[in-house]
Amino acid sequence: TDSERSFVMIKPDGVSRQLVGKIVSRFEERGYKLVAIKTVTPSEDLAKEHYSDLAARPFYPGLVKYITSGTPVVAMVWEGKDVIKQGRRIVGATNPLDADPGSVRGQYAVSVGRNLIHASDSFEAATKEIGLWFQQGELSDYEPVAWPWVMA
Ligand code: YYY
Ligand code: MG
Repeated sequence: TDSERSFVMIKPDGVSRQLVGKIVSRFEERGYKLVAIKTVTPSEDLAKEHYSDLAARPFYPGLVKYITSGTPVVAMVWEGKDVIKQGRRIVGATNPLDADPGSVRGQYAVSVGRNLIHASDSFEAATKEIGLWFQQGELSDYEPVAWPWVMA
């Protein structure tokens, strides 16, 4: 099939603000398949590796601090047609002030430094991030009953 997987993470502010259900619902209702989900309180090493591409940026230390606040994140893998690009659209622009009001960031956030959610931005990033956050055995293989109606 033309199915693919994306790594999506609700950041500590999303968990603390109790927006997990609302965010999960957007992916679920679109027809994407939940392949993996868990809470994680990320170590500094994990946060740094996840954002390693941004290590030279001025906001990197603050970003790592935010992700390692001690409040957990919700790490997920979602699967389906074009889920990497569509996941980015569901999430919205990096700066919530530029995000479409129908997106997660555009509906619930106003600060780039507290923008609630992460989604992989490419196939390469998704592969790296899924491998970083999940063991192979944590990724479930099943078919939702609605799958044929969603994926035709
Ligand atoms: O993929 P996305 O999360 O939309 O943005 P990235 O450019 O990958 O940056 C990751 C993360 O860094 C962003 O979600 C917030 C933070 N950040 C920031 O605090 N200030 C910036 N000017 C740019 C990004
Ligand atoms: Mg990114």
